[in-house]
Amino acid sequence: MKMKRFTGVLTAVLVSGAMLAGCSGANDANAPANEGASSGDEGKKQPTYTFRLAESHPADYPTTLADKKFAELVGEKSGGRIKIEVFPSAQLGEEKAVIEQVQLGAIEFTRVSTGPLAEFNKAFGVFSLPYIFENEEHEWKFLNGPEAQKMLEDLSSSKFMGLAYYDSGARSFYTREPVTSIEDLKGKKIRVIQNKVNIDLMDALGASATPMPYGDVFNALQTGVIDGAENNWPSYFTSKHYEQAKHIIVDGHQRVPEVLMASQVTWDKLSDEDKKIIKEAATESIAYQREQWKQFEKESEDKVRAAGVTVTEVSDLKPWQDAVKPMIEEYRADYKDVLAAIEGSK
Ligand code: GTR
Repeated sequence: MKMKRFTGVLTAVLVSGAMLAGCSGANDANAPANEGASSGDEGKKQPTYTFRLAESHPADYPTTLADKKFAELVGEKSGGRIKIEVFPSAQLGEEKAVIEQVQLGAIEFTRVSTGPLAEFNKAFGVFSLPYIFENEEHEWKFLNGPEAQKMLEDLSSSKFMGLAYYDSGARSFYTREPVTSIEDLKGKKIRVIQNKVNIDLMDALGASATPMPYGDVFNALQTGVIDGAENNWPSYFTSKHYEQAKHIIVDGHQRVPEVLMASQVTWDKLSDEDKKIIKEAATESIAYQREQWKQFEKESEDKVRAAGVTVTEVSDLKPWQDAVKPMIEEYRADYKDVLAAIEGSK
């Protein structure tokens, strides 16, 4: 079973390599803007497109369902002229590699975590700062506010067009050996999403940060290359990390939202009308994603508990918050305005 998974990952890598090679140069976004069939509009030729959207999660994960909803809405609103094909399960590559491809315009759309995005646009590192949101309501009040929306707009300086935030719950630590307090984390090798804030966070907690792609974490847990990792309930469940790291300590250290975005290269080639269609579809897909998220977050927690995982709830977050205070203060200079806006969204 484990071997099967490993072979699956290898196949996916080979297939994605082949697909990328096969598609280079044949990318619709690079084709003349009005190539393709025409559609109504007083006989004026309207361009048709087929775009790819890269998603690292499996087909039934809440973000993937939302990607598909977005694609469906774009299809409807454009009368079938704009087709977006969703490629789940990291078929087009691991997150960081996908972001690079999107930056170049080789992949047109993606849904990614703001964790890896922080390496491409520093402003997004703020979401990796620990314990800055009290709960979902606090996070979404900020995400729907002007500062977070401006951050999406400012992604254009990194060659992305930010379209929407999606929910990703809260992340907690899970380990091979029991960890029931902050002290137990000391000296443990914990896999994190690669970005500077995460490395400083592990330092602050006395653990050792081991950045690696998401798709490598299962094997690294299995072979003991790492002692643990951290994620939300849905990822802990669907990645099967809970089979190898059977102890979770629910400290909810980060709320790292997801972002749906397009390549700026693709975006610049679209008409104002098509930009509007895509933006509207993205905005409309948010409510659906959040609904799917809520359901699946609960379902995955229930399934993981039923599988016999040891769950330690953290009743007093104070020692954790105290441990990271100096690091947050260090980052305050970089994230002054945005941290003030987050604090003001409580
Ligand atoms: C998940 C997130 C993924 C990926 C993953 C990770 O919660 O949805 O996009 O960033 O975490 O830990 O790499």
